[in-house]
Amino acid sequence: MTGDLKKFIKILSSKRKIIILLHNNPDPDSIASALGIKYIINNICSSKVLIAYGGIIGRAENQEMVRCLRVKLKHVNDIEIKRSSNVILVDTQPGTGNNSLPKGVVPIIVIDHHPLKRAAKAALYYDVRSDYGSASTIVFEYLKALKINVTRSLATAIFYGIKTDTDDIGRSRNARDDLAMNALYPLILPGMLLKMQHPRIPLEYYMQFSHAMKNTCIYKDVIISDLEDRCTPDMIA
Ligand SMILES: [Mn+2]
Repeated sequence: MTGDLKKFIKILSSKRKIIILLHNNPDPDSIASALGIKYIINNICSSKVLIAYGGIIGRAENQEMVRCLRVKLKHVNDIEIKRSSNVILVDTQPGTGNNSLPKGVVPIIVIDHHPLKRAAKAALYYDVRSDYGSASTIVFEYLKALKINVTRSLATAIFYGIKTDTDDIGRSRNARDDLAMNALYPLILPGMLLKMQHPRIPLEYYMQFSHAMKNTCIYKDVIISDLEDRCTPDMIA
């Protein structure tokens, strides 16, 4: 175990209650990373863990993922995040504008793969690897380093998290993502993966999509579409 990981474990073990905060309108990578961190916490100490998010879970794939994996999530509006709360930010950082971390709250831990923000450095522990294709890859490496065996459903979640964030490895920025997927592949539950990738799509989705297409204009290398209010935020991606 590296010194850094020891520090990570020490911090987790010293807190009674921990909130893992995802970015708003969470995607599979953030959900899978949070599940991985929760699994680590449950394996090494008795701290209580809660996973929270802001915005909505709107895409059918993401809703299916939450259902399939029975992920217990709390909306930030239904919990209280105080200055004294122990918050782990995952797949996002303080000051990025895409999470619901209240002003003045400094997270204890930040784990992310986007460009490092100065505000992240205020955390007791931060691990930001902007050359990684997904936060799930970082969390998988923690599990591996800690020799914690993952369940098949967690393996499926992390595999899916990496898969979606790297567009099926098509835009993987790091061989580590490929290595993690290769290691997880024998463990995944194919039926569950299929279900998460191809959920029942509500008619509303096609209506929104058709509306977006009809309202699209292309200006040089920018596509502009007026989605009005009928579109859920995570439809944009
Ligand atoms: Mn991500």
